[in-house]
Amino acid sequence: MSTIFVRSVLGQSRRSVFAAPARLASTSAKQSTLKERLADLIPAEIENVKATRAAHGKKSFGPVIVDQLYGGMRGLPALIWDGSVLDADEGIRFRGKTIPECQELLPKAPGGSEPLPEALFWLLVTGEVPTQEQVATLSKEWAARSAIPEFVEEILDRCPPTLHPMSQFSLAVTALNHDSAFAKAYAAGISKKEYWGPVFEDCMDLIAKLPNIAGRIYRNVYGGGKLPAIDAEKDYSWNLATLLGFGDNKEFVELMRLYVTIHSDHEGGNVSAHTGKLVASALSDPFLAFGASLNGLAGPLHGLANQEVLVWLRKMQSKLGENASDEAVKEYVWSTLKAGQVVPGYGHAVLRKTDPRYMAQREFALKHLPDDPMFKLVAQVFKIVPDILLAAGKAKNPWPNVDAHSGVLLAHYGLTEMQFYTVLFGVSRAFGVSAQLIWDRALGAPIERPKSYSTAAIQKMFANKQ
Ligand code: FAM
Repeated sequence: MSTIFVRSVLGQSRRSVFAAPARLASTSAKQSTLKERLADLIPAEIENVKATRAAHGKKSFGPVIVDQLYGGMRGLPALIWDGSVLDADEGIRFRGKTIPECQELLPKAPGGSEPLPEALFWLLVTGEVPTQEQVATLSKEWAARSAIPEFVEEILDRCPPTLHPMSQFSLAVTALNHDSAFAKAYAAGISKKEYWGPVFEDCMDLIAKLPNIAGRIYRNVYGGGKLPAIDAEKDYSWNLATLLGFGDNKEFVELMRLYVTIHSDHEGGNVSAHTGKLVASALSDPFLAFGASLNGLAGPLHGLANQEVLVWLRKMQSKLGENASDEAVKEYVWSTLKAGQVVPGYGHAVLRKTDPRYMAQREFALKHLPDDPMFKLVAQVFKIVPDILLAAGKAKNPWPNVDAHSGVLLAHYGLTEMQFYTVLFGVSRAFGVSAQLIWDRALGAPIERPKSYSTAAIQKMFANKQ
């Protein structure tokens, strides 16, 4: 992230706390917990936002055109989202760091080579690379908060196995609002300045409880017996993998570390992130807000695409057999388009190049499972689909997104239940949404209320204009 200097009304130069180089910025953070570090950072960031608004508040980003109102608000600058920014060509940066930079810089598990999601969360919240010790403290803290209330277990146990895992996930997360620290503090009359404290507690609880929720859904729906207990000596991804029944497989645990890290955040305009921010802007607590995020993530054009990709690949494989020729795959892709369907895992509303999240997973596959037949099919599809989408002439981005690759990695290790895949995306997305909700309340973000227009109003507005 480039260094940001703004001139305040008082003429003083201020520097965003997040623009500071992580090594310098984290010096004072060595011994502090995440909450203590946040408490240090918040006053300066409040001043920074004030100064930014004073210096730039009345400046325009350019015109809004009517097509943007009808076109899903594409490209409309409308939100502040501090954890990550998406560049159309380069892809995502988490607090200014690319995925390869995060893979290099963030603390890892002993013997591991993928970043720990705990470290990514620290980075998203503070803008700083944490120490190994801070990451270990966070793992322990999440383990200590991981139990879910008995009535939430009962809700999940009563769900019919035919209820989609994402619906079960959303039900359970919404029900956690029963114990929301923020909802209780608000009812007790907490001052606006103090909102971020209980929101932080709720977000920590939310993230901590997700492995137990995901593990319970997985075992209830697909079998696998009693859930093991969370191990407070192990990291979040090890526990998540273990609760799903794959903890013995070191490569799967590493995959979870990479998976949660790269799926965590994708700036603020995507459906799950924006929904969470929007709902929380009404001061709904983080559980209600993230439950809503999950309902958006469950759509096939968004997070459900990871399920759809594998369904599509399996159909292709059963029709064409293994080792299908390029010609046969091309024909299959065209038949999908001619049937009026999308090629799942390809295209993006913002990206215009191959998603670096796809590339990170491809590198993982090349390292760990280069001979897997489904990986080979994914690689073959990668060679073929972009040209076809370009020839079809509709999609603005013919390149693969994150979902084109994730399912095949999970399936390789035996997690073959495709309907469950979006739950793992949801566990990861809680990291990015939570980081933003904490800052939104710390910075006093207002209730969202954009202006809408009717078609009749648009016609009237431009009736006598060229
Ligand atoms: N296959 C076929 N047609 C596609 C396409 C694809 N993969 N991607 C875009 N198009 C079509 C799109 O449906 C639209 O058609 P109409 O004009 O008939 O409505 C046209 O191309 C222009 O769309 P666009 O401007 O390029 O994309 P949008 O910004 O409207 O939509 C996506 C973006 C992601 C919803 C779209 O590319 C898509 O449907 N992709 C397949 C589903 C998918 O992989 N979603 C996951 C996205 C992922 F990153 C995530 O959120 N997890």
